[in-house]
Amino acid sequence: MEPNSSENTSSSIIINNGIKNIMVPQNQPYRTCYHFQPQQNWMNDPNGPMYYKGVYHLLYQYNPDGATFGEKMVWAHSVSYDLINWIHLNHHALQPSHHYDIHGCFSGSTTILHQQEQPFILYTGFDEKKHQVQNLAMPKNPQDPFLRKWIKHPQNPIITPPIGLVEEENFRDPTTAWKGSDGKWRVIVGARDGDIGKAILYHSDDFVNWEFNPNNNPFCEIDGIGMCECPDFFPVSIDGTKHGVHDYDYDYDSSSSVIRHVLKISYQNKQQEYYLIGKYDCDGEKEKFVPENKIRGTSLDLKLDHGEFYASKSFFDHAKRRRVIWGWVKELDTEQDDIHKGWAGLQAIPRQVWVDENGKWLIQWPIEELERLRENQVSIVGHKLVAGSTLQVSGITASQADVEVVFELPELESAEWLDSKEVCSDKEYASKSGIIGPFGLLALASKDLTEQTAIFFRIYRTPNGFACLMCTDLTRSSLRQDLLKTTYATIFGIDPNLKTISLRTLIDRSIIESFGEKGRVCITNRVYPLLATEKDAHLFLFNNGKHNVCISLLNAWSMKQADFLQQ
Ligand code: DQQ
Repeated sequence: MEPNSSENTSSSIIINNGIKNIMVPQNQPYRTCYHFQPQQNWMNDPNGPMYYKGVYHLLYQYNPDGATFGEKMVWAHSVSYDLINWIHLNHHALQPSHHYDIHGCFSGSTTILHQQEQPFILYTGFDEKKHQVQNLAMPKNPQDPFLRKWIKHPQNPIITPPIGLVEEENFRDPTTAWKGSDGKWRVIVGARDGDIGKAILYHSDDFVNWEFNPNNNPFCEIDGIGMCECPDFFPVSIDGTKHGVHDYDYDYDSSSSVIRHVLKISYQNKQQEYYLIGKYDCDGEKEKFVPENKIRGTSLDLKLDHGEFYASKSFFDHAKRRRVIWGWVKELDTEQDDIHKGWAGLQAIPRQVWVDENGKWLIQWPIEELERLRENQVSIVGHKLVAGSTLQVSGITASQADVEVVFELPELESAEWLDSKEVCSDKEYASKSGIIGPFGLLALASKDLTEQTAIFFRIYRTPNGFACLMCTDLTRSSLRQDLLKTTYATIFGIDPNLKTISLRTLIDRSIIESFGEKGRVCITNRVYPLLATEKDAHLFLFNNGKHNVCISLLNAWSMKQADFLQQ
């Protein structure tokens, strides 16, 4: 076992069980210090996060052969006691081996049956005809706390594409299963038929034999999204707490007035995470989910994150009675860069997720365990950020930091009218002057601000009241020319009496994750500065609005290196 050093020097891991060791080159300014990433190679979707007998498991899509998406995708496996420090297991949980998964073990989920005693994996096999089928796997030894070895069920494939309803090569990513009040298991599989994305529902008495009922299908379909990748269907409670609800706890009644369900889909055509919130009736004559919002592909749609965050998967953590969501954050540099780095892909910091008490949107917040990595706190209290000014936040390692700031807003009445055409088309938006804002942070900035990534708010008047734009502007994030450097933004309605607005930003060398308004709006991005790396990275506050904005409180911390061991 050896730790992943904070210098990010070359990793020399033990060759074991046929796992290839590709050396990661020295000097890696973009390799993160507290985000989950394997020692090397390509990683994408988080597949089966779960908590089982005191251990957290993260299974994920991985290419053992290199730093690009592979011909033979496997499920790699890591374990943890706190979701932040990890042990990467040398043994892959699943790899292509049979006719039903010979072209790849694609995404899926875990479900723990029999009162938390028997975990199962449901995953998609890319079969010998390059069709997608669903397969089942079980741990070889459920007593092994790390569940190192998995065996595939002899009846695989257990679900094949329903003829005429979906494309055979686009039928994948089974959800965690849940149990209805009739005692039957249910699972949803994502699918595509032309441009229509579909969620297909199956029932089972024994978890092995699954039935398709045309009366209940498609469980959901949305035109224009393309493939409905990585669906996730889970209950939430609008009881005003942050508590999670078990997918299939016998204590909750899905018809209860405080229970809502969320159907999250990975919208392939837009490569972002969209969700519906509504009521799920599994007892009625026709089992159905009735969402209260719609996905239309417009700015009004609900998204988990407005940046680069995809293929997310949640699980119920019964140790802490919370729901935790993971999402994959891809690289935005070139494929050549990834091959040179020897790795590609991160997982965002796991987020606790719950529904706002009005039941209208989800709130996400980095899990509390992350705070154990904080050190060297610096604070700013009651500082006026004068119009047109910047203020450096000194005393922390700005390349790996956790920053929480509360801004006091001036009277909203003075805000300018929203011109949405201007907002959406404008690049370098942070450097433009407004009335209330833009104000916020300049992260991973060089000393002279040549490089900077702005994360900011700007307040507008709208016909219905007031709205806030939250944006991450990458246009000046790097002097490199070969990168995708754009702006990621969203606008949300705010209370006309709003007095403060909060921002939390996690900075980790090449990733910036921001949580606006206490987790209501999230924007995650990748940045690759040339100058603002390691000790040459700086953090500033800025205000490009005409009104002064007061920083009522800022707390910022350097973040320690998390442990990543190999076993
Ligand atoms: N990635 C997997 C698919 C899934 C896609 C393959 C989403 O199963 O639909 O690695 O990123």
